[in-house]
Amino acid sequence: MKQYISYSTEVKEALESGKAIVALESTIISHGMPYPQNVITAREVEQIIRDNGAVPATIAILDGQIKIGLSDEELEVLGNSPDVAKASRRDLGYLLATKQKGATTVAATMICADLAGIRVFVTGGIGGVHRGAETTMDISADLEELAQTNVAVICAGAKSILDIGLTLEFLETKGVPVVGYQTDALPAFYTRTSPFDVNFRADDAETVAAMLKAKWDLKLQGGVVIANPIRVEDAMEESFITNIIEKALAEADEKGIAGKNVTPFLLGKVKELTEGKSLVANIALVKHNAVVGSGIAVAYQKLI
Ligand code: PSU
Ligand code: MN
Repeated sequence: MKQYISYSTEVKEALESGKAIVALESTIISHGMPYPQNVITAREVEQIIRDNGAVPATIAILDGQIKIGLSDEELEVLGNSPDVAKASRRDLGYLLATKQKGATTVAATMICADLAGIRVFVTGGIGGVHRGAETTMDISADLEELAQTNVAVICAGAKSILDIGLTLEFLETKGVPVVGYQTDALPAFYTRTSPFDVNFRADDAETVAAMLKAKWDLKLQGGVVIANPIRVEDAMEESFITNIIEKALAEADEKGIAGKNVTPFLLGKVKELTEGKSLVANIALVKHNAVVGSGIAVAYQKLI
């Protein structure tokens, strides 16, 4: 297994000295945001994690290797190459064998973080059950991964391009806890609330860390969703964004967008229809998640 994994010097040293590490995905760079904001944001998020006492480990597939921790040049390649594949669980073996470039989704990043022994992962939003899934069966592999892989995912809740209610039902069936960080309502990415409640509320990093430790000490396999609401000053007006998401969904339907292209198409369309406002909110919420996630990683490291 080791032949497929390579670590940056920074991450290697952190692993050896028992420092807190935060995993970061790369699909958000390649398929979630446009260039150059994607690369700029990726670098800033890494720095926020360092400033908050942890070490960032951005994960991607390059040169037949799972890279844990990327150089500036590698971030640039992921953010500005036309031939980077969106890499989820099913894609890893093929991309490694054929030495193609892959940007890891939440699911694939969880797998790679777990292989490296990293338990805390920060991102923007997770995939989920898409609206209309009762006929399309479009359910993100992120959810099955949360069901089986021991990594905590700090995100801004579930985006309303998804069916949030069905996403919560799926997670409940699989025994994945959904924790609200300083909130009782499940945030909906661009907005601080949704019509749904989280399972549990935690008001500080220590409580989250203790919960992760107890779960995994009991050998209860699987991840945890930590939902951290976007800051008030960065949140979007609910009716405005709902309207835009409806339009984006209608266009995806009309154009017959399917499979792995659905989420990137919807994110791009929402950005276009909001004239870039969704991108500003997206960047702000990822940075906020990085602050909270670093605190959780540091608190967890003290317990193990
Ligand atoms: N949501 C976002 N930005 C993203 C993604 C989701 O706001 O970049 C990406 C993540 O990498 C996530 C993936 O794991 O999309 C989910 O894709 P799918 O629905 O095809 O599983
Ligand atoms: Mn899908």
